[in-house]
Amino acid sequence: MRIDILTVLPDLLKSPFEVSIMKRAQEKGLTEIHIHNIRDYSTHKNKNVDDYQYGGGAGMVMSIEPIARLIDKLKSERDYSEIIYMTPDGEVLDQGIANELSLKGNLMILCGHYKGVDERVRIKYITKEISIGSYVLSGGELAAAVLVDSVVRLLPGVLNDETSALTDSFQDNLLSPPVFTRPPEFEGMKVPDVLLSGDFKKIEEYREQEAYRRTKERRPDLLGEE
Ligand code: 6GU
Repeated sequence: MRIDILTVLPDLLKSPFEVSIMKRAQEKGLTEIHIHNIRDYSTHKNKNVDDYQYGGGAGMVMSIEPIARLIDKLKSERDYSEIIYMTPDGEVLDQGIANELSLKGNLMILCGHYKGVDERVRIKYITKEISIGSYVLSGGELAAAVLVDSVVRLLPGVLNDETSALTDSFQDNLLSPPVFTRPPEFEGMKVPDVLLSGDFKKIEEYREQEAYRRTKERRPDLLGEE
């Protein structure tokens, strides 16, 4: 899967993909992440990418021309399964959306800024609009990094047994159970006996019980309650 991210702030997106699992996924050839500066596609002498909004009002709007030029160029080079716009009024990202996107072909992600993009960009190009939650960020870049991380880690071969996505919180609509490592006792706090018992059936039961208890307590909405 190739992912192209379109932004006016490429610097914000350089480091998230150059460390740890995202870095390894690219080194293994499982994904290619390309960052594009929309400003490079402006034909204005001062490289403007935004303008005042028709009808008046505070805040600038991202112009259609440089974005269209960049999207058209990318689309002429390869096929994309989705062209995603990161926006606070999009569908709220969850594990289901990440799972779906991880099964698709190439993705293009447009980061919104200022008051957002000219509506005609959305009408002409965008196939999916995603938000990462009910709060406002200064731009779509950090949201795009969250989305890409949630998708790339699901690509076959990215995670090994130790980091397997199958036991993640949310993968079966449950939070993860508590986990422990050595030492067996720290300042009087003991690891639950069952985890040291070597009885794998009991351990599995304990984990299921704790996952359910934790979900009921913290996120009853995941169980269809409240
Ligand atoms: Cl995708 N963009 C912005 N600017 N703010 C957000 C968001 C996206 N998702 C939640 N807040």
